[in-house]
Amino acid sequence: MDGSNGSSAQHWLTLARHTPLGILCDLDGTLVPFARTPEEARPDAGALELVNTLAALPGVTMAIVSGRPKSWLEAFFPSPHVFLVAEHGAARRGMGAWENIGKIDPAPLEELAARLERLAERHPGALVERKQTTVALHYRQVQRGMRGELLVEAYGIIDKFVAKNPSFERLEGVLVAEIRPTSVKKSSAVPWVRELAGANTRLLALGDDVTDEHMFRVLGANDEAIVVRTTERRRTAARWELDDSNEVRAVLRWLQGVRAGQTPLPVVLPRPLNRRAPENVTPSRDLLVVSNRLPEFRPIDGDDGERRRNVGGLVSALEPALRSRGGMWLGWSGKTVSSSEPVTTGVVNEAGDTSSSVQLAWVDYTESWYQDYYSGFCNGTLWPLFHSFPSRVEMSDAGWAAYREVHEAFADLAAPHTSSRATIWAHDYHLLLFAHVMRQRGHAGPMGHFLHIPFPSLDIFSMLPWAAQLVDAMLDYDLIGFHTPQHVTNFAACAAALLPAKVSDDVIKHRGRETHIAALPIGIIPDAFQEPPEPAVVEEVDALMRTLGDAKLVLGVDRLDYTKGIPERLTAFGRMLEMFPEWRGKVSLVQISVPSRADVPLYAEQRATIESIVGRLNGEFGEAAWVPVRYLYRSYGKEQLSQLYRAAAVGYVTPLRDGMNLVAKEYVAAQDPEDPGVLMLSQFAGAAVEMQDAVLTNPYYIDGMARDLDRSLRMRLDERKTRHAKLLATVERSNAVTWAESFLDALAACR
Ligand code: ADQ
Repeated sequence: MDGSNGSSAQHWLTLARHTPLGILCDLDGTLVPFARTPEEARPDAGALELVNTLAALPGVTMAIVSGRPKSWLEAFFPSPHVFLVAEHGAARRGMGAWENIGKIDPAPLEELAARLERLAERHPGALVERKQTTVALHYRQVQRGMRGELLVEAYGIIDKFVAKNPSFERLEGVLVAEIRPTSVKKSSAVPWVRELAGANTRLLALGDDVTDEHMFRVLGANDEAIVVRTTERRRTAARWELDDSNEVRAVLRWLQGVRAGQTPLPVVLPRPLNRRAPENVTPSRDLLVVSNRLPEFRPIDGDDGERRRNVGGLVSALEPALRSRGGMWLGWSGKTVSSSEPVTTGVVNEAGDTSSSVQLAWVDYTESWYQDYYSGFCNGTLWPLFHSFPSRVEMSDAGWAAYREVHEAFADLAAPHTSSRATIWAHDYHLLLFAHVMRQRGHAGPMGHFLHIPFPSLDIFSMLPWAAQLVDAMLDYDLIGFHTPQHVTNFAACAAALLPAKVSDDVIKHRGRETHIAALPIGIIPDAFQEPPEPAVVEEVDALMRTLGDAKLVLGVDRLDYTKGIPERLTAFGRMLEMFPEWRGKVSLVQISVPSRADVPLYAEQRATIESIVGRLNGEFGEAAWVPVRYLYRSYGKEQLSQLYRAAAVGYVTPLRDGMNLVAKEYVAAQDPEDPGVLMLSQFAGAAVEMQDAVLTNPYYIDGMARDLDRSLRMRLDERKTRHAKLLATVERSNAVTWAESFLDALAACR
């Protein structure tokens, strides 16, 4: 027993002796240990005997509150003294007879179950359990590295179903996703048992997953809840915890002995949970993702829409890991506040309640941080420098000071929410110092960083006055991931030249620490670009295509940024019309540019340059029935983009420098394999390393690019198909989910 805590022992003794006492006990993961499949998880003789004995005690009302179906529960607990709550409250058996709670039409679940079953067939170990009012997808038996892929697909199916059928919801259990009626919750068992047990009842509820939290939350001040910490550590309404079903049984056996008039010494007592944390502080998280912008899990004031699209793939890639580990995502809210105001920070559950395990934490920027950190050091210094545009680099002491200050603010918010052993994954050039500031706060767990943009060569990087300090701080990470082997080599060369570090191809030893460096190229979720479109989307894209008449479509899609090489691309298109006049009237370029950093003068200037080239080309070559270039300065949804990609004869992806370039991968994913278009790709995009079957081109060489475009437009079907098949295989194999898993696996392996 916990002899050191006499007051706990007294507290439990008082509860154990109270009459009437109602016990609400979950089965799987609470009274019965988890098994590989739901079928194998059967209450053994010991558990059955314990429940039956408790139920027979005078003054005790014993209820099993489970997600299992009626018939299953009844088979194990035939005694009418044991009260049963089945399928999370959809049915219950009090004094012998079953009653159904609420009117639930389970018909829509049929199709969902069938779809999930088809999905499960493709994922060894996945199992669909069909009950009267719920469907559960169990993935305990799916190999660890394979779960992410299954879940991305499964969530896609389930979330669509739930959107169409709002009377159902998805609930995350321990390695199971369950779709169930929103009206049915285990909480309904609490007043029921209280009433059955009689006046002045005290209740004891025991459970391990989120469905049990519904029960815990409606308990009264004199009741108690015990959470069983199996694999998840999440926010709980319980005040006590136990480790596993063995401890649950030990406590219940002790309770039974107490009521039987013996005075057994408890083998174990529930341990109190630390309740001192303020209301808005969440318990420690096992995985913290940090990026400049928060993902669009939930709209936050000040969102300008850019964030949603930029991190869409990142969210899908990380969502499974975040959900299964009860993760938190920390980033900038997108809001700026006047510098005189204090910095506001906050934490919410993504769904605004405790039903899901992913939490968001955010920082607002002061105006001076926006100026000096975001526009200044991040986008005015690091972005151009890392993309090897030294002439565009602006540097200031204020920028470097703000860069360090914002890292401190992020760390101040992260530290109280993260256990010192948690895994932290920071993203991109905005957060190069994050490991350093977290280590200063005592963080001991694994920390990784992924750089989404290139890492430049030593001669460029050393233009930065703080180059050595930056690399030194980065070596507080355990793993730094880059898109390409060249970026890895560049980083290693900088560390070797700027620090007294011991550098090999994949490990840098410095200050007694080891940092692993690796090329881990990011991917997309290919399925997202292959779904059949809604009719409204088809109509919108058709309308655009009609304006092109019979002309073949050459498509450019980018954030408006000088690294994307849009002026060069337009100029090469004009050059092609000069060199190969037979294309006039037969091909049109559509350039879609999503507004980005519009308040930065350099970007406004870039926009003006592009518009003037478009004007010149249309003036020079345009005819009454043919517009050579359509320029659209706007963003499109994923479905619209997929349709445009599919309609394009050439995906014209020609950045001057790019970390990876996801548009190239999206274009390939969206093609019709029987009649695919041609990907024309800059040799300076990170994507070129994996996508050698694209038509690779040099965006600095306008005549060459014009010839490559002509060649792409003329390419015969058999060659297009061969190239596309190889490219598609790469895009599907190296996708966003495998990327996230490889990164987290590599990070875990560092320790
Ligand atoms: P970005 O520089 O933003 O990303 P990219 O990889 O091409 O570049 O991703 C752009 C995303 O925005 C794509 O998903 C694309 O669909 C979307 N997008 C572009 N134009 C759009 C429009 N008009 N409407 C809607 N959506 C649009 C940074 C690095 C890249 C790296 C990624 C991921 O600069 O090199 O590939 O991160 O690591």
